[in-house]
Amino acid sequence: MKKAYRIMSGAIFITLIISGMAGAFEISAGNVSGKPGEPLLVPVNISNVGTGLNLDAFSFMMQFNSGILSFDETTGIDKTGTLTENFTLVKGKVIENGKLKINGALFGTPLLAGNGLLLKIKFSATSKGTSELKLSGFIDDVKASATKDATITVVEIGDIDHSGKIDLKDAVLTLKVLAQIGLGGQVVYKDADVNGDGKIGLEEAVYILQHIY
Ligand SMILES: [Ca+2]
Ligand SMILES: [Ca+2]
Repeated sequence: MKKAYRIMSGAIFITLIISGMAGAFEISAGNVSGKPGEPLLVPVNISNVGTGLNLDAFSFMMQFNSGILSFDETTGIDKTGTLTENFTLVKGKVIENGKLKINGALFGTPLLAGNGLLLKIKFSATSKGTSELKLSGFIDDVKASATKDATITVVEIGDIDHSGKIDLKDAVLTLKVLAQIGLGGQVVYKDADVNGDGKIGLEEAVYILQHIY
């Protein structure tokens, strides 16, 4: 194993050369849903690492919909309780609109990582909508990884059928849930919960009726 450090324009690039390493592991982001104005914590997981993965430098890109999500470079990466908790630095930087570059470096003995949570990426939801999260550009220790993309859904509270707006249909559906009347196959989404109890009930009915009248 050989390490080479290069310093270029104030940034540190670390290249770790591991001979004969076959990369069949996978990096994937988790699906998340939330509400406008709320922070959304996206888990990035590493799996299928077999006997373990030597980790002390990695980088990858994540594309997101900047129309509904924003990323804060100072608070946007959360490594607490993750595989990169003891890394010297893990940073996320918006390199162009809707494109984030995530770097991690451990100045010390490489970590032998098993399957688990690599890090968490915190977005803020600015408005309702859907964002694909596309992972790409894996280099250094995560170079040979396969990926699985994810979706973030930001819903408006009270929009219990996810139609994109709050209207009479949401009121009728909520009243049917309350009266325990069959919904005729219509799906009701609990993430449109208004008061945080995880259920669709009277609070949602009141909120929706106030909203539409
Ligand atoms: Ca609706
Ligand atoms: Ca509720």
